[in-house]
Amino acid sequence: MDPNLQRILELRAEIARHDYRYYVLDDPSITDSAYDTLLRELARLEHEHPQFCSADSPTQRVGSTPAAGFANVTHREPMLSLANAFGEQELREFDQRVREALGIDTVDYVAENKLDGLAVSLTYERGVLVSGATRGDGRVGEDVTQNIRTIRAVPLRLHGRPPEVIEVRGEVYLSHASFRALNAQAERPFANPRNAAAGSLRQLDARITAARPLSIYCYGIGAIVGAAAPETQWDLLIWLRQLGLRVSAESRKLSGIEQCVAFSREMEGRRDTLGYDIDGIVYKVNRRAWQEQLGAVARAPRWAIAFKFPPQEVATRITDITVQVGRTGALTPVAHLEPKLIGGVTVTRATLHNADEIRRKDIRVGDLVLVRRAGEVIPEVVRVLVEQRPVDAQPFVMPETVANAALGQRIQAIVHFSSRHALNIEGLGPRLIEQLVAAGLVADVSDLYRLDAATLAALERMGEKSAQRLLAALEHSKATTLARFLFALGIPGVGEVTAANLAGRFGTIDAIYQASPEDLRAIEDVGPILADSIHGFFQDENNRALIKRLVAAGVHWPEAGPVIDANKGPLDGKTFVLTGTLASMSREQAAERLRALGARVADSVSRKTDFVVAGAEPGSKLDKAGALGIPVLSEIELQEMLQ
Ligand code: D41
Repeated sequence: MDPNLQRILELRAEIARHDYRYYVLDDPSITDSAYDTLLRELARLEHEHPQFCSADSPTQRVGSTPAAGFANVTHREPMLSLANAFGEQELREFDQRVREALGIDTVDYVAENKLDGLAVSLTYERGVLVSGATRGDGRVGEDVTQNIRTIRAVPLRLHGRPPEVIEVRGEVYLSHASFRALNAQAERPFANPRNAAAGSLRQLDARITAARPLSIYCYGIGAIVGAAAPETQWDLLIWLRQLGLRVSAESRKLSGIEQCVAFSREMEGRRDTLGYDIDGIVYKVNRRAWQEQLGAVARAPRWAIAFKFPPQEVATRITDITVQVGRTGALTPVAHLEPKLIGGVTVTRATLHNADEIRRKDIRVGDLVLVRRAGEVIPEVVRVLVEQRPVDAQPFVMPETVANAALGQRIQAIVHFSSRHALNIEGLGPRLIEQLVAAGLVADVSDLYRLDAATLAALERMGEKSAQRLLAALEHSKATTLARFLFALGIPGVGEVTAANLAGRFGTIDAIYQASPEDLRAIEDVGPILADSIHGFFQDENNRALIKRLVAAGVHWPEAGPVIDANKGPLDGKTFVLTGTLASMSREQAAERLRALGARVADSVSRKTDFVVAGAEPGSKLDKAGALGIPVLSEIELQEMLQ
């Protein structure tokens, strides 16, 4: 073979492998710059030897000339729609219908998160991506192949032994992080990730799509030629993953409808932490033979249902705009709203971020606005429904200063100090702190530890009992960790993670006092500006004096001790080792989820190992586990443990 062609093929395979690790498994195997070097070498070789160019080369993700419009494509198999279930009652009724039609007592279902994006169909012929289309009306969609090709999570060539022809169905979406990044630089921001994803996928110029980090989760197939479809939906998901397609690691195989109801509740609680929007859960009868027996009515299969969550965007009216002072003195405008339930939480306020944001969105008191609550974030105003604006609504003018700003800042600093992830002083909320500051009893956090029962009990709305409880909580808070203490100090720019990294690196407060800005920059995520800010904080005599007073009051932490979180997980103290390939998630994802439950994940098996998790083609770690008599878990058992 021509040595240039040989090198080109090697590079394509290697880049595809890295894409798969990065975009499908979320488990990168190379640095960005090493990746770029490979891509550049490939581009150069293809440029010098154009006879070896090929559409499935990673250099060919982005075409150059914008299309005039989208052509229509007829799906080989129609893309069906989904019936909805609003509430648990309707979910149980769905199961009832399924069981009656099948004459079966307990049905196995697969639960999949219902991505709030755009349904697409990808066609692969002999393993090569030949077409990408929107759902359209289910029968005919738009040809968005050029745009789909720019999505790096979409393999241009399938892995393993793909069938002659396969239509893969999935949902294209934009993560919250990408959405925020995109909106930060957009001239006209998108209202939500779904709109942003739709706008990006339907760009006539694929170069614009390429700059928008869309992703995909695949969940089904349409036409298939030259291979049999797997017997169950669960096996289908595993197979899609083996073909190199991105499949959600959140999907579960469940037995009976009560497990589905429980899963819906669990996922609704976790919905905000996924990092992307879902608007419900799709439940699918697992067995394909049963799916076929159930069939479809009016373009919707009878074997699947979309359990819908309550919406995260609601229209409400702004009754007032006030300005809040943060613990660092920053001013933040806040919209006061007519209370509305959003995603199960009553929302009465939304952040307006800053004066620029108010001007850009032209937000006024009296406006009817779309408010959105998603993730851990504070509710935000998405946009004004201008048609409904009262005629007399005036633009908001941001004040230069705020009355009692210093007082507000002082209160916020104490609120932060006592918050759950800081010193966690139970029962000491913002109202009580305001009261203590107003009464002149507390000027800074060290004064908290000087409060006594008699003084507290004399406060309004405070009895003997609550005074005792607060004192006990204060006493309890004195034993903490260095990480929590550093976080509690409210150093500008230092959140929980940076505080933990500082504690882990330096171990003692004295070592931090000694640290130069250069030393501080060794901490992950600490750049030159933050390093100077942290350094300045600890050189400030007032801050040192405050820390001294806190220590004198009895606040302490294990001297050099590593940072231990007081919130223990169910797998606390257990050590896991992972080996082999898992079907439903990458090893790194599995490790992350185990750690989230308090477990330790080690690289090698030793006597200290509690469990070895073995995926497909496990290595020598499995033999070692056997020799040491360490229990080995299958992927299913791991899934159960994680649940
Ligand atoms: O995540 C989704 N949005 C999703 C959509 C999913 N996980 N599964 C789906 N399954 C189907 C059937 C059962 C009809 C194959 C779907 C959709 N349909 C769907 N998306 C848009 C219309 C229908």
